[in-house]
Amino acid sequence: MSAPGPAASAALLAEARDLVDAELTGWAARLASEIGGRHGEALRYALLTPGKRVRAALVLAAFRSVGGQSPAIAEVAAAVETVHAYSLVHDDLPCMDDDDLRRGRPTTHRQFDVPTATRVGFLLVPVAARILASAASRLALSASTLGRMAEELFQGGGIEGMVGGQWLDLEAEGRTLTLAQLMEVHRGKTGALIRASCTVGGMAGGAPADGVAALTAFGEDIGLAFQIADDVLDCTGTSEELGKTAGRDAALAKSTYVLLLGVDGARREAETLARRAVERLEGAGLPSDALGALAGYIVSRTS
Ligand code: GRG
Repeated sequence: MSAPGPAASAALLAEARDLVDAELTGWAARLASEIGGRHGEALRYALLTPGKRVRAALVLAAFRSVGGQSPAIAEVAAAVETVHAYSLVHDDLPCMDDDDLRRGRPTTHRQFDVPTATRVGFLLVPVAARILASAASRLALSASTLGRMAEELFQGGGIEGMVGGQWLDLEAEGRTLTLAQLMEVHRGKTGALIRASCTVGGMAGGAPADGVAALTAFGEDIGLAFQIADDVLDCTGTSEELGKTAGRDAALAKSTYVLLLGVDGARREAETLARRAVERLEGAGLPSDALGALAGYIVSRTS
């Protein structure tokens, strides 16, 4: 497969942003009217602050890689981005990474207050389930496909994935982890939701079991690569470029790939994983220019 360039990933991310933001805007308006007041506003804020929408783009690309065509896939992508939005709101809280800046704006608890942000974070989890159920109905998916997608998304977002990884990450502050321990943290904290994005996209597209497995393996590698690139950016980027406070890992005395391998070593590791991800996909007979472009973007991004 010829390496698809940055223009391809930029176009896909822009498309994903447009499609998923339209879905989330509709949901935010509906939820704001259901919940009302300050919590409704905070929920809208958390959902609609401008993210890169990488996970949404992965859902779209995975869906299309197995022949999916319906535009309703954007609502599956919105469900994944809603789980991600919850994680960012809670990650920034004083009891976790305690940050003031996210996506170039004040974090939700800075814009509103800690109790509001805490409640809104929790509210977003069942909202993600509702969005996924609505998407499944629009895509005319069977109950069993919806069940498998929900299991992937919420297991990836749970103790065996994102929550578990974050838990280990918090416990590890101030300690130096081995590379194997750090990989376990990264695969859970960040990798699991990225892997689930690829898996649910494939399931929604009706991929057979081996196609889903190939997309899951791709997602596993690029999920880890994403967090390694994040470690590099945290110490090489500025807060303005990143839209979040740079240098936070060092301030919180976190173990990172940069600490263990240096900037160049960490970059090489991320690139190796991204290459392996694409090769595995091709090896499984599922080449996808779009997924290849996103793998390249994930390890070369500047924010
Ligand atoms: C109860 C222990 C416990 C945990 C709760 C808060 C939480 C669950 C998990 C945090 C997971 C987290 C925020 C991991 C970091 C992932 C990451 C690198 C986020 C940044 O992703 P981008 O760059 O962000 O895609 P945008 O803003 O572009 O969407």
